[in-house]
Amino acid sequence: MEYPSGLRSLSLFFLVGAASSSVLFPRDPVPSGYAAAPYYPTPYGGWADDWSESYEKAVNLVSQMTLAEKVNITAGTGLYMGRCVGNTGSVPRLGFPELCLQDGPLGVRTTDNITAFPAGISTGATFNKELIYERGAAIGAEFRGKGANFYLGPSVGALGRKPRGGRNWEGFGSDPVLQAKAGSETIRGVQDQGVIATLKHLIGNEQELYRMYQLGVQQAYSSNIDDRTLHELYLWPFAEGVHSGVGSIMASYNAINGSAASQNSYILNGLLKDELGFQGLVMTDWLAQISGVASALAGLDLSMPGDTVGNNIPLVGYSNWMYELTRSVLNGSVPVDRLNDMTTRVVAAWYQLGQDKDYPPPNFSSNTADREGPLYPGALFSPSGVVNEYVNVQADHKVVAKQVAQEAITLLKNNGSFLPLSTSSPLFVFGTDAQADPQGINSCTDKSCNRGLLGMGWGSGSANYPYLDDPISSLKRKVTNVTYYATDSFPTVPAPSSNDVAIVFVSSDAGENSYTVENNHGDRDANGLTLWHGGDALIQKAAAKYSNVVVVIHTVGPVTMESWINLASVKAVLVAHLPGQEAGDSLTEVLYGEASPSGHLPYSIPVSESDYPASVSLVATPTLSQIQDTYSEGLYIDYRHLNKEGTKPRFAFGHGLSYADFSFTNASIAAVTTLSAVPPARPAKPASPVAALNATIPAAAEAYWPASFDRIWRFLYPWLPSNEADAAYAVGSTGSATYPYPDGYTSVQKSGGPPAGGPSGGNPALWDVAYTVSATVTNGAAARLGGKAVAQAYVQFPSDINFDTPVIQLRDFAKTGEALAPGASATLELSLSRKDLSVWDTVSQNWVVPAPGGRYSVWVGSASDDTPVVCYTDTLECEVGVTGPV
Ligand SMILES: *[C@@H]1O[C@H](CO)[C@@H](O)[C@H](O)[C@H]1NC(C)=O
Ligand SMILES: *[C@@H]1O[C@H](CO)[C@@H](O)[C@H](O)[C@H]1NC(C)=O
Ligand SMILES: *[C@@H]1O[C@H](CO)[C@@H](O)[C@H](O)[C@H]1NC(C)=O
Ligand SMILES: *[C@@H]1O[C@H](CO)[C@@H](O)[C@H](O)[C@H]1NC(C)=O
Ligand SMILES: *[C@@H]1O[C@H](CO)[C@@H](O)[C@H](O)[C@H]1NC(C)=O
Ligand SMILES: *[C@@H]1O[C@H](CO)[C@@H](O)[C@H](O)[C@H]1NC(C)=O
Ligand SMILES: *[C@@H]1O[C@H](CO)[C@@H](O)[C@H](O)[C@H]1NC(C)=O
Ligand SMILES: *[C@@H]1O[C@H](CO)[C@@H](O)[C@H](O)[C@H]1NC(C)=O
Ligand SMILES: CC(=O)N[C@H]1CO[C@H](CO)[C@@H](O)[C@@H]1O
Repeated sequence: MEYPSGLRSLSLFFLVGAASSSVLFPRDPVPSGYAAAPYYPTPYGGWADDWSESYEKAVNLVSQMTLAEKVNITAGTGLYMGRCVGNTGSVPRLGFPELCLQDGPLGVRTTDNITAFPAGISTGATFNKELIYERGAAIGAEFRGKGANFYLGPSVGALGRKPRGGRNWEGFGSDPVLQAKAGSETIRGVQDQGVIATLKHLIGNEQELYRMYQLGVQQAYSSNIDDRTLHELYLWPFAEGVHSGVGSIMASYNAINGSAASQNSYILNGLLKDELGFQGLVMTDWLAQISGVASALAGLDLSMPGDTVGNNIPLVGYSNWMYELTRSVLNGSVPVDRLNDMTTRVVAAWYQLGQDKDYPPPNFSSNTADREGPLYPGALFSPSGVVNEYVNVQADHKVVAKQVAQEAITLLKNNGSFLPLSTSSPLFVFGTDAQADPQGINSCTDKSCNRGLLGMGWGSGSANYPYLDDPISSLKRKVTNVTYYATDSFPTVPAPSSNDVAIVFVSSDAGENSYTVENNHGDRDANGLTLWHGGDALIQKAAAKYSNVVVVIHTVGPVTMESWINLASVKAVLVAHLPGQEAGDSLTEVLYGEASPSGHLPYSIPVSESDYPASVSLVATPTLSQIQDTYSEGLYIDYRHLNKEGTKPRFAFGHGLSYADFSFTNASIAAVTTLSAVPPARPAKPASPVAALNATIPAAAEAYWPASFDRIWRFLYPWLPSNEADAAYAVGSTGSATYPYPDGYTSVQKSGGPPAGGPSGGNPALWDVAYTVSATVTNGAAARLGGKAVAQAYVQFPSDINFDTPVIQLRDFAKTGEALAPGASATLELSLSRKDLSVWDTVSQNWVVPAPGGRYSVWVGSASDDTPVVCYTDTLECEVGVTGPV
């Protein structure tokens, strides 16, 4: 979600937005070579066993609702029309509350007394599934404690296709399996607290520039993605999230193949609700809805925050749904069964997460830090009351936040085992990134500045710090002799002695397109992969002066390092990613050897940005027609591309050193389920209870404004004036006018479903475990320190198949639960599902195992370029001490 809070920022939006009144087409033209195929109607929800009880209750409740009541809970009541960043209407008569939707992925946004957790990119770098779950559970507890029904996260799209992409840091790394597993652990953690997780952004939101439709001034860019790439990369983490039971999904701002994500029937009705069998609800990104009837038919269930910008401006009480959806149902354009399904999906998600029992209402305001204020700040005249109870939801979550920050820290280089440091060495610390923002830790709205420590990127994915443990304070607590130069230009320093250690703090920031920071419009369009604030020069000058330099990088993604990485005095380099509030001790303990670094790169660090395919550059030509962003590199992003080209990165995907000395032995592979080329047939699709709801156009009176209702100006309501309701009903009941339905439209539910489909992210057989691989990891007896070890499993497909596949692809990972003391060992188990060994066959529209008895090589090690173990699926033999394929 995406909208800056604070009314001030809206005025800017108006200036851009109001410049033209030309009307957007409900369905945009399709770029040549790509097709946005029609897929109708929206499959009813309610056919998955693990949702059946919730659907039964939901259908029962919805069957008692009037037209206006049903419509009321499929949209927000308007921007700033409640305490949360999104607030739905309610059904007071039946006890169904307004639902509170709140950003963002790393903590409860725009409020206090919360924990500012490490960002997604740090979380991915831990490669620790159990810890990722714990972070999710802590985040979920905080959303619940603040009374938010929906957590607007996790983000697995952007997937990280573009190294400069502005919001990659909100997700877990540039690999679909890392995103999928981290995303699903987060979903499980959050939803175990009864909070509805919202997996986002579906799909192709890989850059910030030109992401949004703006009132005919500009169409959002179109991400043109072929079918196989869509399935094997970008949709993969969404499938995993649906498999984990995610309650809600947010559509992206951009278009896919020319058709806007929030009304793309192929994506929403076809891929998500039929193939992946998604039972929950689909919401828009904030103000992303650009049509009323068309988006309903295409499978959208919830319009957020309820207003529209497609044809009108927000804050004046216009909506594409609410009263317009009521009209569309009365006039017959949106079939009643589609409305029944939308409403039931919202109510079912609420039951599914147990929110019908003792769920707290919101006790914070996303709009103000004051105790009292207008209840509806978006209204000109609003009743006032208490809006902030300042409920402290932190519990002991700083412990898990610190653990994530620490386990993310990725040691790239440690020449001559220079680290850990000894506290007896005098320290000279350089760079403003070592200290908290001197103007205040929350002085820039939504972190829309890079001043002081970079603990998170900017935009709706940020949160306020309750406090910030900054590195310099932590270092001063640890070491007696610390000299800090709070500058990014190298100062004059006394002549160093040989024992002196210099630590240089540098950063690279990015965020959401709602703000421009130092000329970066969300994406890193100005700075590229170069360190900000002259970081390269600062390191070079420190390295020229001191013989022992440690570089600490806080960054949203890859940065290039060639100008200093091989300098002999640059002894050690640590990527501390985006640590959130626990930036200090988490790092200091690693620098001084109280904990070994155990993070691994969730992306590659290239020698040069030009090592990436040209097609992953930002598309930056503003045009009046739609900008086309064509994914011509297909599967070949990040390490998949570099390996294909034989280009060595500076540091490979998955790389991360330790103070321990790990080796892998005792590898074995076991066959669990015998694979056939084509998966066993999907289960039959049972009938949906939604079909039992009355699908006849209701009486117009169900939509009339109630007599004497105290209306709040510009609040969005579902009712119509009686004359308008009657007129619409007259059209609907007689069929006197018809809606220009899109080609391929039908309202008749399909029987069966696609062969690859099923109720839980696709055909359940895709998750059958085909093989398990295990290996024992030992910390050498002579190692100086203990540490946690990570095993990463990469699959190499058999060579003689008819599909071009990347050299290796990550399929699973595991981390030891405890740090292994010198001499200690642990056995890690990894597993490979049928899907992990399949490719998406565009002809049969199914996942096929191209060589069921063939030789898949499963490479296991501590990085994509360090895989000393290989196991073969044909002979079930493993070798250790081998050199990997890249
Ligand atoms: C986009 O178009 C390509 C080429 O026709 C097709 O393979 C793919 O399935 C389409 N994707 C979507 C989401 O419509
Ligand atoms: C719609 O929701 C609003 C806000 O919660 C509420 O005031 C109104 O009564 C609801 N309308 C109906 C028909 O229940
Ligand atoms: C605020 O949260 C607390 C604890 O989660 C809850 O018990 C309470 O009902 C909420 N307060 C208000 C005023 O909604
Ligand atoms: C029904 O109402 C909707 C919303 O105003 C409108 O878009 C649609 O064209 C109407 N349909 C007919 C047949 O008039
Ligand atoms: C701190 O370190 C500097 C540089 O090595 C040295 O000159 C100074 O004497 C040290 N101060 C103390 C109090 O140890
Ligand atoms: C590692 O350190 C040695 C000795 O200090 C030095 O000669 C060498 O250049 C360093 N290598 C790198 C890659 O920094
Ligand atoms: C070897 O691996 C097996 C699991 O495959 C494990 O049970 C056993 O303990 C390991 N042996 C050693 C010596 O670590
Ligand atoms: C279905 O709704 C229509 C319109 O409100 C009503 O006339 C009819 O009686 C309802 N049918 C049932 C079975 O309740
Ligand atoms: C414990 C804590 O952090 N309490 C804070 C909650 O928020 C209010 C308002 O910002 C602060 O005054 C409290 O200190």
